[in-house]
This record gives sequence, C-alpha cells and structure tokens, in this order.
Amino acid sequence: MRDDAVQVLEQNWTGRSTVPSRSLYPHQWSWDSAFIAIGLRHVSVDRARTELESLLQAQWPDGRIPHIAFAPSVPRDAYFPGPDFWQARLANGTETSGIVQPPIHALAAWLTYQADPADSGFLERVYPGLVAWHDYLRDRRTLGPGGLVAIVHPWESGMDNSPAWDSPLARVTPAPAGSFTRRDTDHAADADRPTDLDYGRYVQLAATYRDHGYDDRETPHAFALEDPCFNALLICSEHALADIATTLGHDPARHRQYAAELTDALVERLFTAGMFRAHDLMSGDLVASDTVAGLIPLIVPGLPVADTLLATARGPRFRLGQVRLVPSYDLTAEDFDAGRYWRGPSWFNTAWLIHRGLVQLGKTESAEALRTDLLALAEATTFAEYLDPFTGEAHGARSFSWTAALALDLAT
Ligand code: 9YW
Repeated sequence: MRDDAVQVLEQNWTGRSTVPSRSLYPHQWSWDSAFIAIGLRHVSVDRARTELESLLQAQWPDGRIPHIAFAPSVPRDAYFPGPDFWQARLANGTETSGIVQPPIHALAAWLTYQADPADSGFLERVYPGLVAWHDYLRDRRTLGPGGLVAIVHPWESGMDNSPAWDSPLARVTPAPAGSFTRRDTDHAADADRPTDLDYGRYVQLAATYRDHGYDDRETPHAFALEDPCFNALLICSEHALADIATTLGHDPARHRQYAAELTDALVERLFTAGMFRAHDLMSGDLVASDTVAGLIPLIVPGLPVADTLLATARGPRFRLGQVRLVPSYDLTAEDFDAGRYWRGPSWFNTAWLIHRGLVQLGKTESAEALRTDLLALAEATTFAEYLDPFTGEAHGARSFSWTAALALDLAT
C-alpha cells in the first residue's frame, strides 16, 4: 500500500504542487495541498514544504488563500469554473479563484516542520503568510456578532453539496442552465456529483462575489454561514501558529487567545442536541442537518463537550466503529444517499481529522480501529475520493491525492 500511495503522489505531482486528481481536478486546491503535505512529509520533506510554499504564492494581498491556484499549462476550459470565470490574477501572474477553503494550512505547516525540525527556515518563510491568512478570516469574515468566521459559498466549506446548505441555498436564484458548461460530469458519474440545480446556484453566488471585486464589505452575500468544521480547523491552526511562534522565538499569546475565544464561541453558538450545527447568518437559525462537519470539532484541543460529541459519533446517526470510516451525513436522515458526494459517502480527510481527535482524547482503541479501516479502504479502493459507508464500494475519482497522502501518514 505504501509504495502504491507514493506512486499516486508521484503521478499527481506537477513539479511545484500536487493535483487532487489528474482527471477531475487538474489544478492546485487549497485544503487538498495541506492534507497532501501532511502525507508527503514522509516521502520528501522538501516536496511537502514546496507544496505549501507554492500555495502561498497564490495568496492575495488581502491575506486570503484562494481555493484554487490554476496551472498555466492546463487548457483554460479543462475545469469549470476556470480562470476566465474567476478573473483573478495576482501581480506575479498566478490566476486563482476568489473564494477560500477550510484553514488547515498552519497545522499542515507545523506537522511538515516536525518531520525535519532542523530546518526552521521553512517556518520563518511561511509564518507571515499564515498569520496574514488568519487575519483575513478574522478581519473580513467575522460577519456575525459571535466572533466565529463565516463562509460565503458552499465550496468554501470543502463539502460542496452538504445537506446543511440546502435550506440556505434555496434562497439563491440559480444561474440559467445554458449559461455555463459543467466539466466535472465528464469525469465522474452524474449520480455521484451535485445536481445541475445546485451547480447553477454555486455559479450565481460566485459570480455575484466576483462582480463585487471579492470585497467582503461590498458584496451583498446571499449565503453566509458559520460552519463548525471551518471554525474547528481555524482553532487547530491557530494553536499551530502559537507553536510555530514559540519555535521562532515570538510571543504566542495572541494565537492562544484567539483560539480560546473561538473555542468558547463554537461551543456557545453551534453546539446543540449533542453535536455542532452550522449557523445561518441570514435566517439567524442553526441548520437542522447533522453532517460530519459537526463532528470535526473533536479535533479541537480541550473541547469541553468532547465526551458528548464522541457519544453522538458512536450513536445511530454516524455509527463510528460500526460502518466504514465516518459517513458525511446522518445515516438516519430520509435523504441520506450512500453514493452522492457529501450527502452520505465516507471521505478519507474527515476520517483522518476524527482519528486525530480520538488520539488527542486518548481514545486509543477507537483511534486504532479507524486507522486500520482507513488503511484497508485506501488500498481496496485504489485511493478513491469517497466511498459507500455500508459496503466500502469506491465512488468518485481513483488515485486521489489526499487519500494516498493521509493513508501514508497513518501508515507511518
Ligand atoms: C468540485 C478538490 C476538491 C476538494 C473539495 C471537494 C471537491 C471541487 O474537490 O470540490 O469541483 O466540486 O468537495 O473538498 O477540495 O479535491
């Protein structure tokens, strides 16, 4: 398995970064690169560093790390929405999207550094960009009164068609069907992907943001939610920034302080009925859909409700330890769909995050069971993008980079 995983990462390496999948996603994706670096550090620390540093080359002057950095060598229409849609070009010539993805980068940088602690030059180089990234989120994306940061597009959650976005998205008028051409369904089964109606809404939201210059103060956001996974990863990364600051001889206090404030807000604002739910800033309500995003706070150090949350993960909605990996959606929900993307299937990155949470909580047996399951499934599915939580059957792309990287990490 190890050799095969290394080979997947080799095949998907472009010289500066790793594409998530040669067929489906031929550019650099933000949170993918962070997960990939976490695995790559066991193969080549140099490549892991380059992966993260090349992503920072796509960072905007306002601090945001865009969710896609487009590869100039790939045909402009290979992926939709491509560079001509986003119309975002940096001074260094890099073309990017204008939205973001969950901030797991500082954690990835810290783990990459730990694979070769003799080289603190890497931390010196990435620390300012990572601080600017978190500053962007805090200063421009704290849209509600509670201090949590908000996503303004479903793609920003990394869980594109999560059922949690159904009711907020229902308010968005979709872009007309004929006004754009999807490319994702050229490479994956329609039944595994988001619907055309959802896609039209994604396109409309992104176009509105673009037409307002991606300015968070000017854009009349029709979609703004505080997502538990996004905020939990920000907390972990803020702790990682504190560790990085300490290593570099800087004062870590501001990072610990922000992490503590976010943790309080997360529990106070998003925790209900045993788990975390997204808060819709437009309606003022918590969204009544339980998704794996609501379990990811297990990774937050010192989470006061960790025991209750773990009981929910093991309960009938997610059946941790009884099904394959961790389903992306409540198994008891009427519209649970074992094959469609973020509406049921299990994913390797969320399983890796929950595994990390279990280890931190000292739940050794559960952690070990999840690790064994992840390694077996990575091999059996030839590193699939996602899979059926009941049968383990592979769905989406194969030779998927973060699957190979995270399996490598847990195999090491
Ligand atoms: C898309 C690249 C990305 C991931 C996201 C996943 C998917 C892109 O692929 O989004 O075309 O729908 O949802 O988490 O970063 O792997």
